[in-house]
Amino acid sequence: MTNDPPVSDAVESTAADIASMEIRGAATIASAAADAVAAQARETADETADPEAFERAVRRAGRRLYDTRPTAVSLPNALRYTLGRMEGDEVDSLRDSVIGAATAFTDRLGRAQRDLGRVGANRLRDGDTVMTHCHSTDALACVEHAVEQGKDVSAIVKETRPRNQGHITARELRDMGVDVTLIVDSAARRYLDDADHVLVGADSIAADGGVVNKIGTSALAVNARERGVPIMVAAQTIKLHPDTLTGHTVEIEMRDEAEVIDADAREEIGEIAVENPAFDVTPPRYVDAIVTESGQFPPESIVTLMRELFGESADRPWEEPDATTDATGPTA
Ligand code: RI2
Repeated sequence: MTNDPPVSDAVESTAADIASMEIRGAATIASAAADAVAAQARETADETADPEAFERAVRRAGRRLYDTRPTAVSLPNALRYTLGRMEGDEVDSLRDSVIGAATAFTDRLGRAQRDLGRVGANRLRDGDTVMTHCHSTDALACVEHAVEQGKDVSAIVKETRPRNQGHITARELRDMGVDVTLIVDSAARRYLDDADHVLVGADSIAADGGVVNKIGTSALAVNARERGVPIMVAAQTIKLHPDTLTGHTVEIEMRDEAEVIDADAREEIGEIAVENPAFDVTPPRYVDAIVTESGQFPPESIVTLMRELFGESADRPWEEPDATTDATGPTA
């Protein structure tokens, strides 16, 4: 054990906000994590001239962020990008490399989302209606670009229990001038006949093309397939989960039961179990296209892109260099 100081306030507050979902959405989490790592680099460089202490502090910040939520791979991929580019023999050069990588990462995120939006918009025709689930900035980028192309797009927005992130989607679509109809989740099948596309985001994409996204996505996809409505997943390549290349599965986050039922109702009902998985996995056979900044892919071929971007395995630069922790967790 060392007497290393705690992580910086910026990292601690970002980690707390990610865990409480004040900061949420896979891309937004990734961007906040990169910024927090840069803040740690700045602060530590002011406090120490010891390169080893600097590297330890920045890795520790990475671990604190990594431990917040387990499912969206954009978070570890942000850490891979920023910590993986830490280089230099002195604190100043180490600091500059980390800050430079964090800036490059967040710039790439913005660009990737714009490019992805352009690809996704090409799938939408004038007069189309999309059905959405949860709130995804990648998915909304597709609609935004279609609207900019002059297409008239309408949306059926599922509220997305338990946290009702559909309300955020409804507001942002309204701001784009899109006609919005809000429905409860269980009304989805009834309204699928009015939809031309199901359009969702992703928290992680597995090597087999399975899409890990907000709980309820898989039921929506199965129903959409049965009704003949194509399912389009908007996911920048930071959503590709490199651990799945080597057989690991994606851990599904289980959240607090208080998001499902309030304490009074719980008390009144009596002794019951409450489960609150935040995500589920939609098998590739229910997905028509994964739209990325590098083009659109049938889910079965996403593995080729994944190998191109990550090689055969993924490193874990937030761990101490000699750590041997296994990447596996409870699975879906
Ligand atoms: P973008 C969200 O998870 C939703 O599941 C959404 O589809 C996904 O992140 C991707 O979001 P949560 O953080 O990166 O709300 O497309 O649990 O914004």
